[in-house]
Amino acid sequence: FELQNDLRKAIHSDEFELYYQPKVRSHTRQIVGAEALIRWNHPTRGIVSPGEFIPLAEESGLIVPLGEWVLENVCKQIRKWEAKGYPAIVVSLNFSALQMLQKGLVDTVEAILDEHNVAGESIEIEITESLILNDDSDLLKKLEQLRELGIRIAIDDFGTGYSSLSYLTKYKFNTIKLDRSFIHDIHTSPDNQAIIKFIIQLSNQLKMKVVAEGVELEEQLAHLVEMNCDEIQGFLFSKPLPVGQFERLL
Ligand code: G
Ligand code: G
Ligand code: MN
Ligand code: NA
Repeated sequence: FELQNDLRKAIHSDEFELYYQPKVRSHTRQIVGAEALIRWNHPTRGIVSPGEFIPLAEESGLIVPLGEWVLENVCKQIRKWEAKGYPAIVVSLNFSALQMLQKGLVDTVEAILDEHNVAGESIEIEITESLILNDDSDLLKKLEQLRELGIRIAIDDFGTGYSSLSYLTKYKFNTIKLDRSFIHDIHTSPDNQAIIKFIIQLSNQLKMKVVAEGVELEEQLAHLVEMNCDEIQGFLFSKPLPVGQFERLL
């Protein structure tokens, strides 16, 4: 309850910060993207993880202004990197189900991109399987409209929830993010190797890019490289970093 109240104030008192975790091309280890991950610098509790406050923000509806704050700040950051001459990367951001279900979401996103003069092609929106369970035709339409703006759509934590392969053709995602639970023992489990191999082949066939999450070991990377996984995200390369530290990697 207390945290809920604090959250309301936090938006106005500049207590949020975006961290960035690099995504690298698996064959070259070149940074080609980053995932923006929100952090809350609470005045007395210190850093509160999104796992703790995102559910609260959803309950209270605060996720809507918070989501807009994230998109605005990602746009500002993209322009700053451009001005500093860094190579262009695609920045991913997480949209929660509640955010996605908002009326007027597409207009809001378009307005923010326009305001900051950022091309839709510069960003990717990550959504999770839980959203698809709510399945409405409205969602399909929204995703299409976002894609028309040039924005890429990724399915996050793939393979964990109530996945159905049929939605891969229905929703036409640009990217599949393999959940880290599959990656964790890829180097020791032939079963998980088979699953990942299958998902990568399927994705290639359906023209989707595959990103493996939670890569922590060279051994895991070696398997993913051999399987032609496109991109890698994980502690092996870097944990999520504050902007200043992330820029040093760029
Ligand atoms: O960064 P960390 O591992 O603590 O993230 C925990 C969870 O919070 C992840 O599932 C991540 O997707 C989610 N998360 C991080 N940043 C955001 C955000 O800006 N918006 C939403 N909706 N979820 C986020
Ligand atoms: O659910 P989502 O994929 O959005 O969550 C992203 C979060 O996953 C990041 O905030 C980060 O804290 C966490 N993460 C990223 N790489 C790794 C990793 O290699 N190992 C573990 N355990 N967590 C990771
Ligand atoms: Mn994510
Ligand atoms: Na994930």
